[in-house]
Amino acid sequence: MVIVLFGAPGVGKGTQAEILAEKLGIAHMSTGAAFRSAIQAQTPVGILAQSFVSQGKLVPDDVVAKIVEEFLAKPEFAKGCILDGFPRTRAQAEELDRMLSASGRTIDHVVNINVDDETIITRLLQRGRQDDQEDVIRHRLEIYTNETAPLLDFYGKKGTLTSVHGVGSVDEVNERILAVLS
Ligand code: B4P
Repeated sequence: MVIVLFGAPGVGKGTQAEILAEKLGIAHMSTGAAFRSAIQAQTPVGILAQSFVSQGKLVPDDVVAKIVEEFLAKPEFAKGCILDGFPRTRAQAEELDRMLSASGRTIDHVVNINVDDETIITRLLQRGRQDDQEDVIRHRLEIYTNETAPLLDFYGKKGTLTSVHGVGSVDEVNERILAVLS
């Protein structure tokens, strides 16, 4: 089973992906986490990604594709996976289809988590990660609206998209997602 967790920054994709991976016993990939660990280790990808992530910009598609391809080739990803924070552009969505079809797979579910902008800003300011400053968060939300949200239409037409309400306790949101997957 291939599941894409979709939504604006801070809707809880990472939080839910970890819980679902554990409950469903499948692998989980967060492109955001992959970039943060590459930045910390100052690998060539990390050095390249650093300024994009800290300014709340999207990392270039070709760099993202390379990282995802490495994950998807790992044996633990063969029986299923949860993709968190990828794809975020139309080019990434098309690249994902190409990578999956090379191994005879397709996306089973795209779960869009909906949270209003003011709740997102409150959550992220509380979290206080380095890229969680109000001006950077607002920029990330703007990029989401312009570049990522149009994918809702792309996946809606494919018939794989379901939206869930992302406000409520972590457990409540998790129950809503599990109901979509069952
Ligand atoms: P990500 O790491 O994907 O971060 P995110 O979108 O900010 O967070 P997420 O939605 O996972 O929220 P979380 O569960 O953490 O991206 C970071 C950066 O990496 C991007 O800005 C970009 O630069 C780069 N990047 C990543 N992927 C890319 C791609 N494909 N292409 C290009 N660039 C890419 O939850 C947020 C907070 O809310 C947490 O504190 C959590 O505890 C809290 N929370 C979660 N659920 C809650 C609930 N139900 N109630 C209250 N609080 C909740």
